[in-house]
Amino acid sequence: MKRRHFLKNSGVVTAGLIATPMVTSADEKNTGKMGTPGPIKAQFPIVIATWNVPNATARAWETLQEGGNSLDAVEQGVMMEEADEENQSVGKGGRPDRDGNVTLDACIMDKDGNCGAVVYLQNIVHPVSVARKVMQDTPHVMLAGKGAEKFAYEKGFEKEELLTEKSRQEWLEWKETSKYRPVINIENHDTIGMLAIDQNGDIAGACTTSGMAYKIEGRVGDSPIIGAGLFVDNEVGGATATGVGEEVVRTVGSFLIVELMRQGKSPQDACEEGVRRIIAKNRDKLDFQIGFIAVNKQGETGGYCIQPGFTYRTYTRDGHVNNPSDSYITP
Ligand code: SD4
Repeated sequence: MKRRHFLKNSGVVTAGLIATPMVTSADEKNTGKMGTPGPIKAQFPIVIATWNVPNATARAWETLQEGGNSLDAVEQGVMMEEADEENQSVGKGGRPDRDGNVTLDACIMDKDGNCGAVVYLQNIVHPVSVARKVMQDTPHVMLAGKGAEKFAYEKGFEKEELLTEKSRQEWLEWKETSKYRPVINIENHDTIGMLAIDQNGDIAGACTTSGMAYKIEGRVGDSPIIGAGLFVDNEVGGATATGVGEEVVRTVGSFLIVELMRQGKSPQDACEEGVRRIIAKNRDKLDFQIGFIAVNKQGETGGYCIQPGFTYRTYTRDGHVNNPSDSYITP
């Protein structure tokens, strides 16, 4: 087996009142043991999201301030990215599949373990809100494709063209050179997974994406799959994922992280272990990105990613904190 090094840059993870510098180490061999951040305590409420999404976390925060609960907060928060045409990984403006269809995946989960999801949804800007309706207004957890779209119209959602001119032009350029291969890495950034704890200490989460750029028509990733792209257990904590969904599905990543927290791991250690499970199955082809973020019932947070450049954003009473995930792997 090829030896790999786990490199760590220095960084600071801050959530709430106590900010503790990350442990820095150069090479922690192949044991998978990473430096662990010290105790991170947060006061409620708290909002945390994948990537640098200040508008989304701010909106979630406002929702909590306006009296919304954590479920309202995560829905309102991720809706900001769904509506943002500049974010080409989520909602309107999302990159299409290789045949030019924008197809959206999303899920939502509340403090009681209720959950809803939509997959392969077209022509609707806010899949997370359709997912919430699936959760609240049907006996089901997941609706797909045409059925999900029909359900959305029944619930009053409006039909809208999701393919923007920018995404269409990029897709046309991709078609010229790509040999029809989906794109799995950099272009796949910015799926939003969000976790929130409200004033009552209750946790909810949401995850929404347009999926892998130029995927094969019909492909669904981890983001709408409860347990893979998102999992919340109000007794323990929540976790959500970004990156190559196939790998997250294979390890049921978010469920794994919540279970690891249940067994006593901190959110940071649990995210690192989640990533390590994926690394272990891919030693010879670590050319993709996976990032997890997590929060536990005490409001401690963590995040970890295979590739450099992963940032996740926390919003607490003290304001926004941009948390660089400080670890990555090189062959
Ligand atoms: C997917 N996990 O469909 C999503 C993509 C993603 O940042 O996270 N992009 O596989």
